Amino acid sequence: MCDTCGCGDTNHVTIRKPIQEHDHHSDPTDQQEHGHTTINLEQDILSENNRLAERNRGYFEAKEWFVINLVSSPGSGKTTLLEQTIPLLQGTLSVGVIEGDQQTMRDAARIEQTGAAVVQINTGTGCHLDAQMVRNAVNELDLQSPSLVFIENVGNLICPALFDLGEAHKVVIISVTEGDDKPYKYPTMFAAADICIINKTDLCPHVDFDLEKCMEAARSVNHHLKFFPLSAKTGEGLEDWLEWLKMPR
Ligand SMILES: Nc1nc2c(ncn2[C@@H]2O[C@H](COP(=O)(O)OP(=O)(O)OP(=O)(O)O)[C@@H](O)[C@H]2O)c(=O)[nH]1
Ligand SMILES: [Mg+2]
Repeated sequence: MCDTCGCGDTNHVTIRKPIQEHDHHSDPTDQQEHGHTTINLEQDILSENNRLAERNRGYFEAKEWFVINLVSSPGSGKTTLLEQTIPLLQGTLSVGVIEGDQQTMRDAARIEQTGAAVVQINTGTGCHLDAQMVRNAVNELDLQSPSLVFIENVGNLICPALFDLGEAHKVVIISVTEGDDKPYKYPTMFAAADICIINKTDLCPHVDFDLEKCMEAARSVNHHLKFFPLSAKTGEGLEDWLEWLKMPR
């Protein structure tokens, strides 16, 4: 629950307090079961968004738009990945991009350089995109049918997990500088995604990041996740991601 915007499913807000200092567990998921006090707050404020997202989904299907929602912490490399990906799709797929940021047109300006149709949503104080914003934005994109549409969500590993935009897939990006335990700490995002890109692998020799541990952590919350470790900077590992994008659907 983000208490600045009031977004989020507050059904399961939990406040935890360790009971005994020596009561430590090696498995982080185990700590949810032992040694903590839990308070649940009940409220559902997402139903309207879910309704609009379903409407978007039907609209996208009718238009033959394959829509991907890119979600990650700020700076994981969403825009860089798009800058690398879009030129490599040229001639195979028509591409549109919806950019989400609190402020500025910076990411839209970067995407514009690739030649793809782009529209920027600025959310002001908002920390996520919602289904209505996306519907308004696609109306501004002059897209062919079929098209591949990337939505770059606001950089935030929490709130965007809860907001269905009508996309076909959520793709979560984690970069190796963030630490391999993040799927344990932000499980909602990894549970909501179908694809997990592990970016900045070129930096692996310089940081304490264990790729296998990260994938194990992500699988512990979502065993269906498909992984693409890659470097958006060097292009290493991009082929598998491109192949997945081009797969007939
Ligand atoms: N070394 C390395 N740097 C990268 C890679 N991908 C992105 N970066 C750098 O990481 C920084 C952030 O990249 P962005 O693409 O702007 O990240 P973002 O996720 O779009 O950021 P927000 O939109 O602000 O959330 C930039 O300095 C990029 O050059 C990578 O694969 N390797
Ligand atoms: Mg960006």
